[in-house]
Amino acid sequence: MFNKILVANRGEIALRVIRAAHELGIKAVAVYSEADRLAPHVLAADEAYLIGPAPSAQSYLRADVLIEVAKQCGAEAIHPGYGFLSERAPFIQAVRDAGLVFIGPSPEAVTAMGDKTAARSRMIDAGVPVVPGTKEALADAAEARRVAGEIGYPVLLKAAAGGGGKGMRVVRGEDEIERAFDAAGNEAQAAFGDRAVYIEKYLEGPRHIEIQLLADRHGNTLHLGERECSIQRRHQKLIEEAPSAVLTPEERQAMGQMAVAAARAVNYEGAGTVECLYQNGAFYFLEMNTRIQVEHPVTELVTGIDLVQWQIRVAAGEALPFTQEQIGWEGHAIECRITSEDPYNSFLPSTGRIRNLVVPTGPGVRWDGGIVPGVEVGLFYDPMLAKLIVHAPTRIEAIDRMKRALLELRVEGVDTAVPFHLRVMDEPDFRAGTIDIKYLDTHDLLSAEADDASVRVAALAAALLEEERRTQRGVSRVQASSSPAGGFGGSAWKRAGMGWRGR
Ligand code: MV4
Repeated sequence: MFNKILVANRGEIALRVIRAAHELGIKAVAVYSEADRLAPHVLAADEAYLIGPAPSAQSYLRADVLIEVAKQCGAEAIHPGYGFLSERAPFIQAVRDAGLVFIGPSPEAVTAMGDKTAARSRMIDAGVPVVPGTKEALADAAEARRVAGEIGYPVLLKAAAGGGGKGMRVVRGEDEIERAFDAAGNEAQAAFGDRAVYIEKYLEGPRHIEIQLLADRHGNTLHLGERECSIQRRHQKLIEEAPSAVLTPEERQAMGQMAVAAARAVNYEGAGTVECLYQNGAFYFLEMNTRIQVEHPVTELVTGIDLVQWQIRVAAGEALPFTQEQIGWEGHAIECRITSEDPYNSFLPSTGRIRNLVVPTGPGVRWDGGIVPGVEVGLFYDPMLAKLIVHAPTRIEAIDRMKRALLELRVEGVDTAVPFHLRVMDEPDFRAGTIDIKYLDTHDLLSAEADDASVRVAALAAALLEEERRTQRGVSRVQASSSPAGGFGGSAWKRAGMGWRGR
């Protein structure tokens, strides 16, 4: 096992990796930009190094600097987190060339999955179901017209180098195909420096369901079930859950086997995710993400398997000690992304200093956060401040637990997506599990007209909590003195208010 690893990331995922390292008895080295001097991942690490100015291109994306720091401080491996350098094959190769271990897949696997047409073609050869369409990029608009005619409209043009929805064009009829082909090519060129596009049958309103994988270098490739990720806005996921409300055990097994076949086709090692579209019992490979994902905690909560610890252990050469049959799923987990965005104003990024933070706790609640009071939330990095994750026996209990936790949460200093999440938790189609990738287009959740009871109740509850907090000292003194220690009357914060801690 490693003695020391470098965490090449920031925010909640850097903290998450540091925690996993510490639980394995490994020292964790943080890196930080000038904007992150006060960031919690810096304090949590055993050592921390300043790597450059705030812009990512001059700090968290500096492959050369990160590798040099790792060598200088004696780290044996680098964990990339997600985003930044996590899926850059040349970085992985450079890490290896420096005699260090990259905690993640091989550069070959990342390259194979990064090119969407190459990946699609490999998946077809591996017997993995993909949406009907072309195996390779289209030569010209004439070919696009011919193929679209064969597949039948509507079709979807996609960038070969793409992902994340850039360079995508829905085409509903023959009269639009040439213009759309040019537009998609131009967008792909601008976004990826490559104008190649391919074509697929367009599915209207499928679900976005993904399968978590874990693979070692000893031939074990296991799936850990699915995550339902349909609730997204402009390709940014907002709410994820496990399991999906709709999959049968048989469908779970079939999708899991498909994902394992996909990973095996590229000799995958580490944690990875196969993204699928799911509609009426049919599922199709979309792409594979060759990193730990933001939403990995919901899988951890229902399987009891620590994905980040296993990333580190398999990178150190350990074999997975469990079989597919030994992996089970218990209860239901939901994650809400707490972003610094104003849901009442088209999710406009919100900036400011975190003035106060009250983090929910209690049964079945997990907080993976990257903020503390005093930190400045700017525009240099991703607006995701934290993830609130809950686990409960059933889906409805998880939803109600999430409502409870969202009402306990207070983030003062920036606007957050919390009011949006509260609204979704009360929305009947969400509660019924009737969701797809168009959910936010078809549900008016935050206009003035939609301002119903749930958000008013949330605002009232927040105000009451605030009021209670103000008067807490006097109340707790009375209650704590008249009830036994640890008894119902003396909750943790009340005891803290009495000064029982730290004396
Ligand atoms: C699709 C699709 C419908 N039909 N492919 C969007 C991002 C990219 N990685 C794949 N995407 C889609 N591909 C076919 N043939 C709809 C989407 C899509 C989507 C997929 C997953 C999650 C959110 C989405 C939002 C809009 C469109």
